[in-house]
Amino acid sequence: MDYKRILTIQDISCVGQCSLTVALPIISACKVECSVLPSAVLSTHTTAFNGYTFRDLSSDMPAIRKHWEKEGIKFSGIYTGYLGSEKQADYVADIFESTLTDGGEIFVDPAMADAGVLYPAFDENYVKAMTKLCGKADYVIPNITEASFMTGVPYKQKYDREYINLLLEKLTAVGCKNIILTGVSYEKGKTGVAIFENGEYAYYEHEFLGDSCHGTGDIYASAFVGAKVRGKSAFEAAVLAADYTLECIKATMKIENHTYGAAFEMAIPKLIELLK
Ligand code: PXL
Repeated sequence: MDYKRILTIQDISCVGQCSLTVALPIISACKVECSVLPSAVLSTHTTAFNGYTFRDLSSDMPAIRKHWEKEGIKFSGIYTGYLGSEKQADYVADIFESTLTDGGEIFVDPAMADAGVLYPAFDENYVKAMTKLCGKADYVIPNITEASFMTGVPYKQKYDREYINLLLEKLTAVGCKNIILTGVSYEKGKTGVAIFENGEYAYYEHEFLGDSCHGTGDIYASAFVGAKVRGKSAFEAAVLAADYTLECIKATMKIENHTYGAAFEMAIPKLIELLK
């Protein structure tokens, strides 16, 4: 039986429907075992709440890595998201080195910015560290804001194919291999994802449902990773993740005043259907 175990490294936002609380159930629903390494523990995520607590778990990471090495623990994929510090990017790179199986794949979602701005905890040094980490990944999954911070190309809300080509070219120049660029919209009322794999561009367009909910980047990346590890091609996984994320947003729109995250739980049956 084709059984896979992967590791995901990102924060636990205790409340907020993002990061680990999203990745674990979604990857499990893809029938992939999901081990976790929390990068930090926060009372909530950092964009819709004030006064959140934050405990950086960077200093635990070297000992965890050593223990896994001693036990011979390996993963057939590693997926990283929101990290606790720029230093952590080095620890994470060490974990890539020592725990990925031969032929295993690394996925990095730079999870540090959206809508033209960096998340509150991050600065220029974090951007540099994350860009370096992206260079070690087989697949990076940035949105346009993150791509713009990583490349120094000014962020634009309105753009054309030429701008997206420039971002992809510059991301390649800073070391990214295969790129799944999310939130790419060429037409009003539509959005989509650009898939740049082995130098080939592909695009999947779907409807745009207005202001997207918080945490949809994590939903998208988790579904992409789960489907890819399950055996789908990058394009198939990118399409499946988009269709699932859309379904999550639709489900969220039916709930009154649900503003801090997307109700991905309501759409889990759809995810399972898409995976068939
Ligand atoms: O969804 C990305 C994310 C993850 N983790 C934390 C965040 C955010 C976005 O704001 O604050 C703690």
